[in-house]
Amino acid sequence: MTLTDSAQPKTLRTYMSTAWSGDGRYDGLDAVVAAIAEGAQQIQQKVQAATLAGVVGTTGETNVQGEIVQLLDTAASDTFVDVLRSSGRVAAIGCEEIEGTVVVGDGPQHSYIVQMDPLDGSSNIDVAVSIGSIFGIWCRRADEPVSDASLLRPGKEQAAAAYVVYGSSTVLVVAVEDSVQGFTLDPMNGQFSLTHPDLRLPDKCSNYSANEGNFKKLDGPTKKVFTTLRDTYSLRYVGSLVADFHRNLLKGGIFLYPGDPSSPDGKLRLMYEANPLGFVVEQAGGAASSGERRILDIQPERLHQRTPLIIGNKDVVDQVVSIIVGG
Ligand code: FDP
Repeated sequence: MTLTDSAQPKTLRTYMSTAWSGDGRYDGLDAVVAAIAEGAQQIQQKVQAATLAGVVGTTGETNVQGEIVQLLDTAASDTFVDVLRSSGRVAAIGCEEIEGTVVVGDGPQHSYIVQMDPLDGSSNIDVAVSIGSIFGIWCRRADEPVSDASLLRPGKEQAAAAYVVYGSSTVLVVAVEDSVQGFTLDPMNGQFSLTHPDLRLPDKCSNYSANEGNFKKLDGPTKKVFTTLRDTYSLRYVGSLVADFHRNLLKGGIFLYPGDPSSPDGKLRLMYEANPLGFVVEQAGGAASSGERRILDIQPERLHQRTPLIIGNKDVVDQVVSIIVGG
């Protein structure tokens, strides 16, 4: 079948200019999302050519989390800071790779705060497995000078969230209130086009995604969660949060990275992993919980704080939480 012009999917720019035009809630958001798309296109090229370009491997440093920094982590962080600054609409950025607040603009037009994990799943970079980038986007409070406190906002106040999967194709998913849209990159022309309109989690949960190798470290109730999920669902675990989340969003599933007695807050970061994906999943009809509360209700205390994360089909998230709470 030949695609006629009218069958061509909408580009990201066309989508944003029609869906968000005239809606004051999204004033300037198109520039922020376009910047993320531009950065993603640059990172996709680096990911594809990483080994050939000599950007696979570590910098020899550890980041603010005490984790080994990969060369691509640094390249992705620099790229996204640059494009977000160039958008002219971002006031400040919080980034997994950077300890403090990055202030990029303090004018009245700089109306957004972005929190990002520029390259998620970095231990998968040098084995050619899917990785991603994650973004939470908040409206800056009116008349507030930018400071560290500007970044410590609960996830429920996000105006939008986005993530990119660099997989067998490169997909950008963008969520605003009640709307989740997926765009695929055409590497030939650098354009993202709408390929997954109006994403909703399938009603049926098919898979669970968790690091089963951690089972022996878990407390009793959490072990019970794992054995319950094992009895009911297929295990799919890539080990890159974005890739596991994206699979579950399309196919139906639940991802969990719980705490354990030696790390009660688990591994994942609240501000630029759990909050953005929590926002996406709720707009798609799912749920995200720390086991104690809804992820989006957590009042952050620190930029790089961690949280346990249970995310995916709402009925299964609720079931897992009831097992954890019930002991
Ligand atoms: P990575 O350490 O490779 O950066 O955010 C951290 C993260 O990956 C997630 O993407 C992933 O879901 C998780 O850690 C994997 O952790 P385990 O290796 O402990 O399963």
